[in-house]
Amino acid sequence: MIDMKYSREVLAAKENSRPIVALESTIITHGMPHPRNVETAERVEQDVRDAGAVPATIAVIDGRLHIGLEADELTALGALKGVAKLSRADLAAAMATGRTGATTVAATMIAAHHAGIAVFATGGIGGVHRGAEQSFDISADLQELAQTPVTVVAAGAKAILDIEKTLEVLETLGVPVIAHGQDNFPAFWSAQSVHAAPLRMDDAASIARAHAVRGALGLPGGQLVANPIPAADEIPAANLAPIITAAQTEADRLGIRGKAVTPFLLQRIFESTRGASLDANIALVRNNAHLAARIANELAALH
Ligand code: PSU
Ligand code: MN
Repeated sequence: MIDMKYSREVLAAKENSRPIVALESTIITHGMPHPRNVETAERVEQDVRDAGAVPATIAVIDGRLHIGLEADELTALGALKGVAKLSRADLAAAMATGRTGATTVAATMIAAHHAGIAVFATGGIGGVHRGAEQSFDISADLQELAQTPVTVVAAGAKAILDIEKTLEVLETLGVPVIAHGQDNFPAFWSAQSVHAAPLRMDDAASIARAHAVRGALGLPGGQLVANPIPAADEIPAANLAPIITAAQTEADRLGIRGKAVTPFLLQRIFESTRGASLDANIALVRNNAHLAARIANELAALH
C-alpha cells in the first residue's frame, strides 16, 4: 500500500540502530533559490554526519515516499520548477497519484514517524500568519506538532509570522516549546524576540529525555525546540521589521493566498536584503542540524 524507499545510507543506519535526523524538502524547492538550495541541502546533510548521525531528507518522487535521498535525487529535486508543496492534506494524494512533491514540516513529521525517525531539523516552522484574524491562515505544522511524536529543531518561527499568536496556538495544542540555551523564543533571522519561551533547556540530553518521557506517558505529539541563530550570523530584528512589513503589504496587495504566502514573503525578503536573509537562513539550518544530531545521539543512548 505504501510505496516507500530508504536511501542506502538510511537503510544501513536503521539496520545498525544508528541515530537518524530527518530533513524536509520544501525548504529546498520553495525556501531557497537554485543552486544554493542544493548546495545548502548537501551541506546540511554533511553537518548531520559530522555530528555523528545520519541524514534522511524526505520527499515524494513519482509517488514514492523517499526517506533519504541519493545525491543525484537531491540534485534533480532542487532543480525542478513548480514542484508541489505537500503538507498533511496532500501527502497521501500525491503518493496515490504518482506525483512529485516536497514535504513541509507537517508532512516530513508524518513521514519521519512512519519511518521510525524521532528527530527532525529544519529552518523555521510555519505558524499563525499576520492578519490571521482575517485570513484564517494558520500553518498545519502547528497541528502536526500536537499529534505526531517527532522532536522538531527550528530557529523559532519566521518573523513574517505573528509570533505571539503562534505561541498561543502551540500552548492551546499542548506542544512543548523549548528554547535552547536562552530564555526568549528566537525569531528565525534574529536570535531574540520579545517573547519569553515557555520552556528552556541547555543541553541535548535533557531534550532527548523530555521526548522519551512524553512517549512513556503516552502523550501524543512532538516537541518544538527553538534554537537561536548563532550571534555572528543574525540580522537584528529592527533592521528586518520594515522589510517584512513591506513584503506583507505587497503580498496583500497582490492577493497572494494559501500555500503561496510563505514562499512569496521569503523571496521578497531575500531581494530586499540583497541575499543577507538567505545567508542567515543557511547558517541557522546548519546550526539546527547540529543540535538535532546531538539530540538523536542522546535519544539513541537512552534505548
Ligand atoms: N523554513 C524555511 N523555509 C521554508 C519553510 C520553512 O526556512 O520554506 C517551509 C516549511 O516547509 C514549512 C512551510 O513547513 O514553509 C510552512 O508553510 P505554510 O506556512 O504554508 O504552512
Ligand atoms: Mn498557510
